[in-house]
Amino acid sequence: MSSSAHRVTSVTSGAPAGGLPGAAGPAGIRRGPGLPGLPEPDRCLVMGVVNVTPDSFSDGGAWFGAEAAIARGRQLAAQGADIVDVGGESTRPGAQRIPADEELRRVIPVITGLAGEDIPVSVDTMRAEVAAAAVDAGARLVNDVSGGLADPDMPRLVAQAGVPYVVMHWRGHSHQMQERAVYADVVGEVCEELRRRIDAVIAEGVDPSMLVVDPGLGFAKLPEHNWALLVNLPRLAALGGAGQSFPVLVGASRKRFLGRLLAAPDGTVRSFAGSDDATVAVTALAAAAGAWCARVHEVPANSDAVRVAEAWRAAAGGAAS
Ligand code: PMM
Repeated sequence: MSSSAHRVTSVTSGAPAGGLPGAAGPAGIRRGPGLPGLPEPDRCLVMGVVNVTPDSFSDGGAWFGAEAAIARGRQLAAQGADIVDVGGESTRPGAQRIPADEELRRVIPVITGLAGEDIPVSVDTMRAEVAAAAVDAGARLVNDVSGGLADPDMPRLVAQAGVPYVVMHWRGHSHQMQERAVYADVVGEVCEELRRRIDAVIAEGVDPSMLVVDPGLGFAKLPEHNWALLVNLPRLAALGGAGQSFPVLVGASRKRFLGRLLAAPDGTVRSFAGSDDATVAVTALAAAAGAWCARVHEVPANSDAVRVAEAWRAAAGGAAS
């Protein structure tokens, strides 16, 4: 795995308090060092989603089967995805778990195919066994929506594999998560719970410079919780304390809170695909705030959005765009 193969521009490390590790922007925020093996363009990354599942939250069934999934991943990369996120287990509210061997059967051929074409791939899994096989097959990042809570072997595996690791805020599996969407202070509690996960995975040997944090939009969150987290991304980035700012990944794409926001006057919630324009708006805002990566189902417009956000930040910061 080469850490420089996808470097687009050089980067500057360090971020002032309260700032995200992003490019120079209104508050003088600077982009932190990139993550080994992953692209480092001087803007928010775009992660394209390939759910190899019959029942995913928003695109279930569309790419079920290795050939269709590889073709979709290839298409996302051609459209400008910096990373293609391959997942085999649905995390939609109420979803039941699938056995590990079924998850392996779904994702490994797809990761092998895409990584074989030198497309940067992440694996969306909560299982160490699947993450290990995925890294062997060429995955460069482990995206664990449980932040290491679902499988106690995950942090050690990630530490040994030496790959970047997404630690998402999570309060339980899909069948129970919605009843856990109870907070007195959602931003404070999510930050505190994430901080505990970060401490735990570091104690298991994960290098802090390999960590990405994620608010877990829609996972044990009501719409108002998602919005509060989105406007407080710098607090997540600042979890490392003085001198340690974490990259932040935002997964708002096609989530139900967007469909609810866009509901028709009779209350009919907007469809998943009908929320794509709203996803682009969130991507632009998150990227302008300095998010490291936006995880999305449709790449082209989000790819444009991160470029707009970067120009916005550059202009606001007084830098040449
Ligand atoms: N959301 C989903 C799946 N994986 N991973 C991260 N890091 N963050 C997310 O918000 C996230 C994720 C659920 O969405 P999907 O089923 O529509 O892909």
